[in-house]
Amino acid sequence: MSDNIDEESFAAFLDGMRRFVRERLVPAEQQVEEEDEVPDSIVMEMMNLGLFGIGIPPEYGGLGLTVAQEARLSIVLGEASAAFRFVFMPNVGLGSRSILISGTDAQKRAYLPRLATGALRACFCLTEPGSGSDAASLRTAARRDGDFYVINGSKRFISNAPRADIFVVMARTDAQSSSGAGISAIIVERGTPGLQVGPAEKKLGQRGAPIADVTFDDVRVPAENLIGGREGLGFSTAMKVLDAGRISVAASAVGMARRIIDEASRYAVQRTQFGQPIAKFQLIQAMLADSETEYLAGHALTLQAAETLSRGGDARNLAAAAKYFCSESVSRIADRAVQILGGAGYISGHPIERFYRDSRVLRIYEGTSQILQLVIARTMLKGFE
Ligand code: COS
Repeated sequence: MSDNIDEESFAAFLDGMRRFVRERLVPAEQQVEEEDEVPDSIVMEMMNLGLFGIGIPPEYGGLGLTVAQEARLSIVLGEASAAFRFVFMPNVGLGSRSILISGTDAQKRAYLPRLATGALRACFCLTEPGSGSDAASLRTAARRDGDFYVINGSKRFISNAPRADIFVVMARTDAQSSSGAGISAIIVERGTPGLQVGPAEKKLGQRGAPIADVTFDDVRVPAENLIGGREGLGFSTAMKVLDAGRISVAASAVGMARRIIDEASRYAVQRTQFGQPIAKFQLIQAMLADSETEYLAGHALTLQAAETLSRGGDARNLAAAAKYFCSESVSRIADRAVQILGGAGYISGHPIERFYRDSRVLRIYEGTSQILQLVIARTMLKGFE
């Protein structure tokens, strides 16, 4: 429960979201897949529902949901195509949270109200061509020049970059340092000379959720755009933002798993072979039972991580474990669903074929499974060293 929305009102909000998913998002999935774009009418509805500001406090015009409430919402929204969540999640999670966690009061007042309504769209620029898992090695440089920073470098696979109005850029402000300590977070507004967004990439899945390169060629931004007003805060800000981001990815994997299992169960009950519905066969039941068990475990773990972070606890281990488990298990769940549907699940246009492709990237973005294993093991072993 949050200070802003009591449990009863939140439950009613979630019911409305379930209806929105069922009546508006699921019927539009195929259109999004074909057009590689979420229709404007749905984006407008998302704005009216307050989705762009779910995690932003009410004093800045948002709904002020806790991380735990956001996770429960992401589970509901995860049942529809991932592209929908991507319309507003970069605002809520990665973009606005950097400002929320480390920004000055002036930065919060300048950006959060417009991010909360969706009037401004944000993206989070961390990954570079030479720096993916090793985020602290990034090379984009921000050199202080009087009252300005001059940014040079390039970012890769930036979610929502083609739609973004502001870019939260992780850049090295201390040229002498090669570690995270020399990294700062700086806000760059679209239209600043020297900032360029490349074309949206063609991807294996998640059509309608654009990613692109962003390049900075002598981009001059006012020094007041330095998040927190102090150099060196960028890496730890990015890591804290990613803790919440990983919980959000885990939650959407849980929602995705629910939808996939339901689609596979419905098919298994309707599809007849050898004179009876295939759901009667124990080998089909075993696949469904394994998927349901993984869904239930992921659901519990995700809520545990989300509640820990909501209470202000250190959730880096739980967030990594939830994202690791849920992204790996939704891939297995999608794979079993294709197996249950057979040829029908391998044909373009079937939701199972789409979820099979869409789920794959969950094991990569916001920390690969292997990096998350390292984070978990490091935290575990610390107590024994
Ligand atoms: N919350 C707060 N601070 C954190 C943190 C977290 N979750 N994780 C790390 N930090 C801090 C550390 O405490 C450390 O601070 P001090 O130097 O003051 O002690 C600093 O950040 C450096 O941490 P660490 O030594 O763990 O950094 P490493 O370079 O060894 O690696 C990993 C950290 C590999 C975990 C990090 O680079 C990572 O998460 N990589 C994946 C990046 C990613 O997810 N990319 C996805 C693209 S974004 S969509």
